[in-house]
Amino acid sequence: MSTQTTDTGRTDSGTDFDAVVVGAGFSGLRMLIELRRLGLSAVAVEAGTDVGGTWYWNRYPGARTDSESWSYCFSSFPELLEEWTWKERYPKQQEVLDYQRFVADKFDLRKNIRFSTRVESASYDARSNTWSVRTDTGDTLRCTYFITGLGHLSVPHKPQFAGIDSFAGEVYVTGNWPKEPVDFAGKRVGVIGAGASAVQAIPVIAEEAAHLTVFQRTPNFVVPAQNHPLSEEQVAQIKADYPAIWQKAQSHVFGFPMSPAGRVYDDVTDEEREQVFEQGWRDGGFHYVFETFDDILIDQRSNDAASEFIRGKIRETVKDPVTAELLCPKGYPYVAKRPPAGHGYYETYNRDDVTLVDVLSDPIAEIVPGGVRTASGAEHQVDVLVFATGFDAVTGALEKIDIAGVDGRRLTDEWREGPQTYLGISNPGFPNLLFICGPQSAYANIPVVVEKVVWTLGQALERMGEQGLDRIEATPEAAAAWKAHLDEVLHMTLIPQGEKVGSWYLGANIPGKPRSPLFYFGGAGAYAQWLDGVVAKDFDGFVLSSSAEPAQVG
Ligand code: N01
Repeated sequence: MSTQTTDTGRTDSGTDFDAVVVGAGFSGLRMLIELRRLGLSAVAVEAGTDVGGTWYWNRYPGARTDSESWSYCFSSFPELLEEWTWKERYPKQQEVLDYQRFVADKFDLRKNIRFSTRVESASYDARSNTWSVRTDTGDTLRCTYFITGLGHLSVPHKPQFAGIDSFAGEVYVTGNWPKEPVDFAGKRVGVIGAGASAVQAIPVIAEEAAHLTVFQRTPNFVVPAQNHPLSEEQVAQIKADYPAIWQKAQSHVFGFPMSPAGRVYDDVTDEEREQVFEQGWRDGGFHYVFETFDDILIDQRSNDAASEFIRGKIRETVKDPVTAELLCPKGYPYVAKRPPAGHGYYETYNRDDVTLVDVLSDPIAEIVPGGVRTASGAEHQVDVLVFATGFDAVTGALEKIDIAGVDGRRLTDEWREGPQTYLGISNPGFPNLLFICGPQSAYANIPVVVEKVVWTLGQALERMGEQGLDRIEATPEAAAAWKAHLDEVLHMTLIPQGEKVGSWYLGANIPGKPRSPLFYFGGAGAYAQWLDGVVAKDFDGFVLSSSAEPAQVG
């Protein structure tokens, strides 16, 4: 580890930087701040022209958070909490992007970020304990620590339908939306997909388009977000409440500032249960799952009741009974697929200029110049096609970089059957490759998990600096034990049932991708306890060593 560091100069160890960070979203920005605290030199490499990560690329109409603004930000810096003021309960994409720009400017991070640059490959040289990180601008950056902050959802998945190139109209992908406004006025628009992105885009596109056709394969459970602007009083209250907000969020199962409901299915009568769900529906978004019954994710009866309540709301809202029935999710549990939050979603299907096409019973056969043809031969004419077809989640972005560890071992080969990390932070055989929210980290509100992981990495690097060490790597035993624990926790929930409906949590939305849990579902609080335990027990499960000594890995 270098003692003298600059932002761009060589370090004592002969590398260009102590650390190269990939990505300048929540993870990359927070890591840069931490590396600076430690006095390490660092550069972040970012494919976009600005910070923001997910919130840079996902500019589709209607994009906004499903987490409440006051918990979708960094908790560690009182000045950020004081100076930044959220406008809405669920901020729009632009507002979250502005928040990240504010963070970057506040900490003067841009000077350490190379924009419009994509990392293509990275290889580890054991002799010099150095990573060589190559970019699409032709540069090779040599560093000790190669740290990825790629986001869970940064590689859009666009199914290669037959005839896709023959389409005569405009094509857009929600996860890679142009910066220029897209004009839907007077046009017939087709949206393929019914996940969280489509659920946000559909009501907004419907407002503008001449006609909207939605091609839905699997319906989702959509609970209204119940968004609203924040009044001055509400903002003041939020700012005053921040200590309590973070205390709750950091111990909550999904990293939200919510308390457990304190009741389970058997605690109430059928009538009381309906009232509880009604209140959850009014509270909106994730309050419906986390503040109604504490066993929704683990007890089929509780889940069935929560699901049936939502189906009842869909039937109540959507006037055409055939359309309502098509929108009702059936045959899989609520939350086995990530549930979207709605903003007038079901109401949109009452418009005369919106058509729902069921591509489960009649799949898309091909794209033709004038639109979409389904297996039955039906042709749906559109001028614009919007792919809201998801992402090659979590592992996708890492596997797009050609990463070679000890003895040239490829990460893609290691993960042929699924990822095998320890805590979603480190993969055996890849010393000093550190993931922020990598595969098998906790599934929860992102900024909360990011901050905990960055804190843990900071503790490790600090300890190593004090002890003259410069190499960290998880042991294969720790990674195997973590996978066993992850599987055990997963199978205590109803989430595995999502596999049959293509849940991206399990890699099941991408043809040919290994079916393997991409997350730890034990909750943000339990994950934080694991990380605290690792730090307290001298980085149990990792080998911390010096490159001056032979590595004793495993
Ligand atoms: O992607 P998805 P998304 N033929 O994978 C369909 C986060 N997010 O971008 O379900 C026909 O959920 C596919 O059908 P099926 C959030 O975590 C967050 O919407 O596989 N259809 C599905 O309907 C979310 O979970 C926020 O049967 C095809 C859709 O495309 C994650 O991003 C906002 C198809 C893909 O849905 C991903 O959401 C938005 C085919 N060949 C997103 N292939 C906020 O927090 C795929 N589909 C605000």
